[in-house]
Amino acid sequence: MSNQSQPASANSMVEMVMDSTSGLQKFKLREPKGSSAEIFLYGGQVTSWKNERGEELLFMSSKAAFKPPNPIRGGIAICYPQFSNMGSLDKHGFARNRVWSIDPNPSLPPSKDNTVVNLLLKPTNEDMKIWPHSFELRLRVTLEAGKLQLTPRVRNTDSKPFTFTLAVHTYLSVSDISDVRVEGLETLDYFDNLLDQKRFTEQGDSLTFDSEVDRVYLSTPASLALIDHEKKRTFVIRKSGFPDAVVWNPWDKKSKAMVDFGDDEYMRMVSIEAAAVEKPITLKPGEEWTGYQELEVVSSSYFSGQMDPVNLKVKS
Ligand code: TA6
Repeated sequence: MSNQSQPASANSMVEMVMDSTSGLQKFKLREPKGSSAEIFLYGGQVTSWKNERGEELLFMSSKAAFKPPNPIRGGIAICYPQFSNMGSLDKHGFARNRVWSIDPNPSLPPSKDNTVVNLLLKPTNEDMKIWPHSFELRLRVTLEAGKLQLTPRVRNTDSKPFTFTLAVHTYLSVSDISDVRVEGLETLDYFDNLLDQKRFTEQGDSLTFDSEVDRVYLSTPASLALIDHEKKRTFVIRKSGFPDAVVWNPWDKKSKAMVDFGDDEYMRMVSIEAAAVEKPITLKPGEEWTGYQELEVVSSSYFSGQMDPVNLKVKS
């Protein structure tokens, strides 16, 4: 076993265990202040992120099937080599329903507190039949007090260029969907997946929810904020390498149509995803692309007014 299953320092821990319910292997991470995360090798999927009080910050459906080949409904999934139905592959690609391995050669500088997991996905011969490109998809997950960072990287190990789209499909837990708002999307253009992917411009001061939302916002800022009034909690979503941001809530009708999602669960989640969708990424042989998504949870009272999501300062 790699050193990823050893205690990382006196008070932090990274260990690999078998999930008792599904029988699948997962990593458990804990950092010195007491927050924790879980990552399954199946899908390279983050399934839990808890604060130091043990409160879950990600949404996981009570009906999620932890049964290959079904994707896991909730947490954070990597959609690769395509987001949505844009090519001939299954929706959101196949990375989310493959078993990843521990990356023996992460080749990134070590994280300062070592509460890190490095995963790797390479295509099998079967994968090459449906998407004939050789690649290495790496995912580093780092846990710090109040923060969860994901660094996906794609390397072209083929002899010809290839093109992909990728999204970090993140289900955030909220107290009540009717009582949250997203800041940072004002005046931006978006493709509306509910209206044949037509292009619109966001008109509101912030995005609130009173019906189904399924949008790809374009050229988004490096930081967005999801403000949960009831919980007095703000998620700050920071990203780089991802020009777009997907925002999704299925609302009541679609919730009922999804077998692995509870009828009322839409009230307690919103999906905000760092994404590279509008302009697919092309890599020549030997080239590597790196993306980054950081989630930070802060008390909303910290931002006692309207936040400037780009600079994360309170507007005067
Ligand atoms: O990220 C939004 C989205 O692409 C929506 O269109 C919605 O259907 C969602 O993903 C879930 O997709 P899934 O394939 O996991 O059911």
